[in-house]
Amino acid sequence: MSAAAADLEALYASFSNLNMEGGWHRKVPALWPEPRANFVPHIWHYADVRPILDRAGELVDTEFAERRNLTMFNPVEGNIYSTVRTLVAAYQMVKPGEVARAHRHTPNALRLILEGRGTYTVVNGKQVEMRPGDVLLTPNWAWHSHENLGSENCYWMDFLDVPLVHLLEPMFYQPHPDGVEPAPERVESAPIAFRAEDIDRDLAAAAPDPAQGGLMAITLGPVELDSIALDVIALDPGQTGGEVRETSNAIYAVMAGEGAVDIDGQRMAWAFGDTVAVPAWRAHSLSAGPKGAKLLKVSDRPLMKKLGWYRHAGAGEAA
Ligand code: GTQ
Ligand code: FE2
Repeated sequence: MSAAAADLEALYASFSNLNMEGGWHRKVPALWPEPRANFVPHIWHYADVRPILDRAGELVDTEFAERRNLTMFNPVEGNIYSTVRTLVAAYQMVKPGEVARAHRHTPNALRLILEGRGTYTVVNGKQVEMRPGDVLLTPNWAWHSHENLGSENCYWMDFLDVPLVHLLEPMFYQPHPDGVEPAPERVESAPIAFRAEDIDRDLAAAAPDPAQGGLMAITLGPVELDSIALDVIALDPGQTGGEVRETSNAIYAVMAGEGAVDIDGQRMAWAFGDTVAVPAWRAHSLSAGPKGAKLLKVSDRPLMKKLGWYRHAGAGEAA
C-alpha cells in the first residue's frame, strides 16, 4: 500500500470509529435523480381472503383479538407490514353479536364497506351504520369501535397511515376505559361518513379528471384526514384510462366491476373487493371489463402536496 493509500485508510477508520461516513466514500448514494422503485406493485384478491376471514371467524374471537383483521404487506425485501411506503390496508370481519372494542390512536384510518348490513361503527360517540359501498373515516385520535347488531357477517377494508406514523414516531394508542363509548348517538349522516349513494350521485355528475388518466373521478371531501386523499374513479364498460405516474403512494380498492391495471409492463386483473398496491412513480393505467368498474384510490397525495413533493405525469386522456 502506498503512503497516500495508507493515510486514506487511516482517515476512513478515524471517522468510522465515530459512527460517521464520508459523503464521497459511501457505498450507497444518499441522493438519486428520481424516485427509485422500492415497494412493488402487488394485488390481493378478495376471493382468496374471504374464506380465510370466515375461518378466522370460527377460530379467533373478538374478545381475544381486538380486531379480526388481515393486513396486506408488500412483498418487498425486508417489509413485514406496510402495503405501500406510508399506508397499510387490511380486511376485517365482524360476526353478528360481536363487538370490536373502542380505542383511539394517532394513525388516521378509514374503511370501505364490502358486505353485510346491521354493523355500526361508533366514532367519537356517533353511531353510524356501515353499509356496502360506504367510506367511513376514523381521524387521528378519534375513539372508535365496531359492533355487529345485525344477522350477517360484515366485511370491510381498512386503510391506515400507520407506516407513516412508524417512520415519524408519533405513535400513541389507548384502549377505551369503558370498553366501548357509553350512550352513543345514532346518526344517519356525519362528516366522517361518505355514503355509497352520495358517492354514486356525485360520480354521475363528475367530469373527466386529467390527474386520473382522464377517467371520471371525484375526490371525497372535505376529509378529516390530514395525510390521506380519497378519490373514487369510475370506468365505463371497456374504457381505458391514460397512463398516470405520480410521486404519491396509492392503494386501489375495487368497489364494483372488473378490470385490470397495466403497471410497469405487467397486467394485473382485479375484481370486486380486490386491493392493488401502486407505489410512488409507477406508471400505470386502469381499464374496465364489459360492465365498467368503480375504484377507491387511497393515497398520500396531501402529504406530497403539503411538502412540495407532488409531481404528476401522464397522458390525462382516457380511451
Ligand atoms: O378497526 O380500529 O385494520 O385500529 C388496524 C388497526 C383496523 C380498527 C385495522 C385498527 C383497526
Ligand atoms: Fe383502530
